[in-house]
Amino acid sequence: MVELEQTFLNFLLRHQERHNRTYHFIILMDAITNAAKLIEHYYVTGALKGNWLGADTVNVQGESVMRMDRIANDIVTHHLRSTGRVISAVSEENEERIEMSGDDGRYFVYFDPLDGSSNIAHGLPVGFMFGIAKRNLKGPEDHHLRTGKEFIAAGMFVIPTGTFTLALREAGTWRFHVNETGTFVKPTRMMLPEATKTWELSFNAGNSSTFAPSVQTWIAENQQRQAFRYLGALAGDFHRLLANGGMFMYPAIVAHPDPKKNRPEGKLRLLYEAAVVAFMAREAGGAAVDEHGQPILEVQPQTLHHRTALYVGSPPLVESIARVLQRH
Ligand code: FDP
Repeated sequence: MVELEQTFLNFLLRHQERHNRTYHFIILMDAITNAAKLIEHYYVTGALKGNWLGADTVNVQGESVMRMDRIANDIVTHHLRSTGRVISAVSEENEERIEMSGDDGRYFVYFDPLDGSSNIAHGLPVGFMFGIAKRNLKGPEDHHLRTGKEFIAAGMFVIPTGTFTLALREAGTWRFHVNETGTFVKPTRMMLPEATKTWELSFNAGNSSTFAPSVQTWIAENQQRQAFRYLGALAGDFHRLLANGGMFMYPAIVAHPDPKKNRPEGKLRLLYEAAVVAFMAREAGGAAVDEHGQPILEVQPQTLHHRTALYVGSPPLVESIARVLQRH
């Protein structure tokens, strides 16, 4: 007898019912999961179709755009718009916010359609990451630059692994796997493990000498106790971290031999990268701070593409580095 696993839709309907919530969020999540499946399709067939190649342009961040970046961005934008529930969206690939249903909408969505660009040319894991905030239904229209602590949900698909991880406000972080019919099933609650045995540190070691001296000292004192893993795609690194525990970090670059390459404000984008993983970490018992040791979820974005340093993972490690960062 085939074992029946709970589907994502069933899980979500019960969640909304339990919390007396509307069906609007289900419509939005249906669009997001369908977009992810389409992106995965274009990605796994990408080598044959030329989709792993560059698009010969740079994006608003000055980074090379891959064909897959464009395809994924079009897919997500189209799906979000089709819901009629999104006021406006912010994408890594668009300089301006993408206007959708305006006052008829209910949600703000922040997304990176394909995180981890350096993996694309090789078909290695990449992510589609998103955060969702809800409009202020009671008062006058509110601004679209929300802190992570105002998110109602955040999640990511690690492509092409067939996994989907979703954090719901005050309701945990859950992982789903795709089954034979292409349906996400089997919700599994993710909690960052407390044991130190499996903990891993994840950062671009090639950048180490460019970090603040206090961060370099912390790494030297702590790295022997943990294994080191780095995939080069935040979604993939965070995916593993959620299961094994430890810390992912992308510190500020402050001591580059070529000062033009310093990034004192950090590299990762707050709205659709750092706040997304910080929200998922919080719901899984974890923590996340910026270069000042302040909680990522409380950082007020100043612009759509606001950058930040990021330290995210198991509380003892994040708290330890936060103490160092707050002192300097
Ligand atoms: P990428 O620039 O390759 O798209 O989005 C930023 C990001 O990927 C993260 O996914 C990843 O963790 C990090 O940057 C990789 O940066 P480095 O190549 O500098 O390590």
